[in-house]
Amino acid sequence: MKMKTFTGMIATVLATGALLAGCGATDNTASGNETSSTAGGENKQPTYTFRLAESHPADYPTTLGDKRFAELVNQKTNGRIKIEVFPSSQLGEEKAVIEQVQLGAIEFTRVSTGPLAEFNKAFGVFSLPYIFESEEHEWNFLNGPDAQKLLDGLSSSKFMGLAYYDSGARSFYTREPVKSIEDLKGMKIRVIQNKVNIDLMNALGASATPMPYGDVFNALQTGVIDGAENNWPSYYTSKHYEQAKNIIVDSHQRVPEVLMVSQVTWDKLSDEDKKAIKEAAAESVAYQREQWKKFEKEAEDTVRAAGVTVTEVSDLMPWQEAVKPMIEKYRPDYKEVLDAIENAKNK
Ligand code: GTR
Repeated sequence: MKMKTFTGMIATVLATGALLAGCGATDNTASGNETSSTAGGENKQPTYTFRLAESHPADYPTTLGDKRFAELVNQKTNGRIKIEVFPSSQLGEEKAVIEQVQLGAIEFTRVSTGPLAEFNKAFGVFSLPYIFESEEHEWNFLNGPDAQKLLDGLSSSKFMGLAYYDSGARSFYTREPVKSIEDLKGMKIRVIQNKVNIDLMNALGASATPMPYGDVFNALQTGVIDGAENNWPSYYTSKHYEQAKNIIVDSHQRVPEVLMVSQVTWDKLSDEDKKAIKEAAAESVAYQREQWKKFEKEAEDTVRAAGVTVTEVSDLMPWQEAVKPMIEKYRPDYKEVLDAIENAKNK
């Protein structure tokens, strides 16, 4: 299936649609379609229609979180702010979307902290392997002040970070069976493009092949790469499991997602609207996490039933030992946040 071509076509159609809309009577500004309603001489607040870019399908847990967020914003602003969610990479692949959000051409997005690290180095910490020992540990940290500081720091990259969403743990999957860390040696593994991921693959003796998510299916099919890595829901919905039928559950990373808005858009909003958006984002998290839990299990069950070979890792020690030097290499850069992550273990 030429998924990439199909997505590309949708993106072109939508981009054309947006251009045409821009030619109409509405004021299609960079921060959304703003209509100031001053009817009857009253000084009414403006209404907006914004776009939110999402790379996953319409029923994926992050998309459900985005939609809940959009509904809550709409409710809290009495229908004045409408956020339209565009799933399935309709507005472009993740990195291109982040660039557009930086410019204010797309207002909102949900992205992984993996690609975000190329735009804001502090987020590279989440690509370090085995820094969280469980989901609970990860969320103790994400719900705390140091994770909030990271979101606030996004303003230096022209974004406003609104909330974290769950993305479980990532593991390797390959065309040929991988039963131990040794089997990964020399394999070409697709990674999300960022510096930490490349060092991680080197530490494991594999070779990192960065490429957009939407290209991975074809690359697996044609043998351009030997494998990739992701969480259960993405392994399933991307159909990578049809090409890479072996998964080794080493859970090397927990890379959360981020819901964010362009600083260009943010700066145009009233304090009241900013408050409504922040509250809506915070309130959507519990729902997203609930959906995640459900779908993570469903995805795992479905790929197992489809005949995928699952190798559980009973002893993570060799994996953790292999990556220790690379973590130490990054420790000076991420010292403060790594200490905060360590402290979140016992909360
Ligand atoms: C998923 C993540 C996506 C994307 C993808 C990838 O888990 O939700 O945003 O980053 O991984 O591997 O590119």
